[in-house]
Amino acid sequence: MYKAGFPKEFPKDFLWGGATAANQIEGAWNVDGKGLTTAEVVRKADDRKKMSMNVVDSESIKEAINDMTTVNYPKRRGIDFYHHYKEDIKLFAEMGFKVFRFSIAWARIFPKGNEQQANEKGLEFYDRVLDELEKYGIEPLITLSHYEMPLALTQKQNGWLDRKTIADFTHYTEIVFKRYRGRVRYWLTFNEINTGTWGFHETGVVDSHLKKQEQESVRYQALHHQLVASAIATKQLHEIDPEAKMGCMLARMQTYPATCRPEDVRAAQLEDQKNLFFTDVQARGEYPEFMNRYFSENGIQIKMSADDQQVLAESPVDFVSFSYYMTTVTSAEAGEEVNGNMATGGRNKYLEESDWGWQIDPVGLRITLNEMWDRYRKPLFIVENGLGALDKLEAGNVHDNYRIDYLRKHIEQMKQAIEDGVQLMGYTMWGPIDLISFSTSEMSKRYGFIYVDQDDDGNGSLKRIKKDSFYWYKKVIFSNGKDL
Ligand code: BGP
Repeated sequence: MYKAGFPKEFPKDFLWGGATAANQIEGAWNVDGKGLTTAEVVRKADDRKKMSMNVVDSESIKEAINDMTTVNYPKRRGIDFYHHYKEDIKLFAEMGFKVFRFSIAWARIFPKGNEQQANEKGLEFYDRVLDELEKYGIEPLITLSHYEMPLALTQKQNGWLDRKTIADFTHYTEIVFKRYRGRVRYWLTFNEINTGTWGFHETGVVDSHLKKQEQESVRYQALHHQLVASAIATKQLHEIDPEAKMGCMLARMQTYPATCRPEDVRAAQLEDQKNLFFTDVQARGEYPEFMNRYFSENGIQIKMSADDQQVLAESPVDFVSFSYYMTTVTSAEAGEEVNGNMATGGRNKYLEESDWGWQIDPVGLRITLNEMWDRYRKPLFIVENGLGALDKLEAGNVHDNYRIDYLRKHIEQMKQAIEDGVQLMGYTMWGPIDLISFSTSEMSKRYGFIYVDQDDDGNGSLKRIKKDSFYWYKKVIFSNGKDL
């Protein structure tokens, strides 16, 4: 007789923790030899609810280089993790973190992107961060490139559009894999690689002067170079540190059909395929046919070297990670109109949304986990999920029960997915400590369990204050997800 054996609980070694990125926390943008990064020339949005990330052109880069302040470019100051890392990691340890996701700023190690010699001071900073994590038994999860690269590579060779960047990147990865060998078990290559189809921030390619169709070609070409670099880095890691595991990282945004009309379902399927394409390449080692068709129907030509396909096939990733914030909706007629807002897409009347229009969908997380597990059969890792909100500090406290509610509902669905048979390695909620928002470059869109006293213009003591959610997440971790 069939005996149900499905797991009812989070595995004992489940990796609970939080996720950050160098350009959103570190600050110290011109300290200890670090070079300027692409993230540090993105001006903050004029309107809090607008995205600032697509307005980079050669003029704005020049302007940014001439403006050596941090007021208009908040990713230069972050939350000064560079000097507060001990205090911050101590707070993570107090919550019981098993894992901490952070990224290395490539320009700390190679200020101009392709020097022969690494910047020792940059490497030493991450040595110190790892020492601190080891002190508390917190596992590091490192992203090699999170929405940034040395600006010099944009200036010299238009970022990832030039094939040379593959060699520059894999020189950098070789150095850090050797340096941190035996100390870091989990790595990710590119954060939310698919968002390179949106513009500058992921690929460092200036293309704002191009027409839309040319832009699409250029972006997929740059992304092809990243996919190849990701496979080479995976191979390197396996050779340098056989115990370590490499993951890919996708901004997973499931698209629902607006109705059950087959044409709408098909339109949603195409959106999903375009989203999952990146993970298909990184986890299965080849370009899927549906994308080859999409490229040829849209006049997109990707230049590949003779052995690219073999390189991709040889080194698929070990695990599949993704961020999950929202789902979206489309229909056969929607086209550009509904999908015009690239991050939030079409409205779903059954869902509530955040102040920034991100549609909150905990059940969608269970659906996503099941589908991704079925598709890849590799361990999954949710490396971002969280709620951006305008928190209020009142008499030294932040009562953020809306955040607790958001996270609780998502964790409940993770548990359901585990019971469905999904292999889930861990969960790092986004922004355990308040940081600079990626899309608006402001401080006031906060995600953290820990409040940081800093406003949008950089005023404040930088004092760290525990929010109500701090005590809640601690309880969640200590009960291994039982006490929600
Ligand atoms: C993801 C990014 C993060 C991040 C988060 C929240 O897309 O990987 O870097 O910041 O989203 O986004 P935002 O800061 O725009 O609210």
